[in-house]
Amino acid sequence: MAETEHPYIHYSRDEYSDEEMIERSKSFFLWADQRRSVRSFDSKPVPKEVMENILLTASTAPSGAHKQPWTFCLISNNSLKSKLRALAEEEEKKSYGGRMSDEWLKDLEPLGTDWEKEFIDVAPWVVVVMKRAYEFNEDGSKHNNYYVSESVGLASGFLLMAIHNAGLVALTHTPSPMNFISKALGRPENERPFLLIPVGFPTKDTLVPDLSRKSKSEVIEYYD
Ligand code: IYR
Repeated sequence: MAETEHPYIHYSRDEYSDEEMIERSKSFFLWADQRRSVRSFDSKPVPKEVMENILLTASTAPSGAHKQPWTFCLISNNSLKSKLRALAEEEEKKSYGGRMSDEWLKDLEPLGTDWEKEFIDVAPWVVVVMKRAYEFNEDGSKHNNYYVSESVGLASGFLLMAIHNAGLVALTHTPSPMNFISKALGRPENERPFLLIPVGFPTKDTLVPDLSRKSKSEVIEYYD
């Protein structure tokens, strides 16, 4: 093995029998399959410690050269949430009002989305996932990060699963363009917004579109 800067330490996992693996993987799938994107949030508070644990879980994702090129902005401040909502709606009005193609708008019809983004100021927490393109060295020069979108995408997936595990719901919102977020949050120039994710409890009368997911044969190509 090549000499590395980091010492290696032993690592092992609990091993399961084939039957146990089948049972565990099946029940994990059935549990994951219950996750849905939700658009109507209750304002009921969620403890900050829960959110911190969820974000630490997201931060366990693998990343290029282990640079962990992400920052999670954890927002509960009401006036900031309202400001973000207003700015997002301004952009979305332009998007739904002509910036998105007819084909795109038609694809979104079954999801019932529109320019209104009430969830941004109703949900108790808004997480803005920032991707860090590079870091600053002490002398002010730049040090690159690697596979930044892949890494931050993985962390965001972990984040959504951790939210689901806590019994909470989320929406992966992608206002476009997102530059307004960097400005409103005063983020440094090495960071770009990646996703805006309201987190909280669903309202009691939450409805979700009656979607089905692709089957095994639609998503797996076998090379036995
Ligand atoms: N960014 C817009 C539009 C939107 C686009 C896709 I693709 C979606 O799956 C959902 C929404 C919005 O957040 O409304």
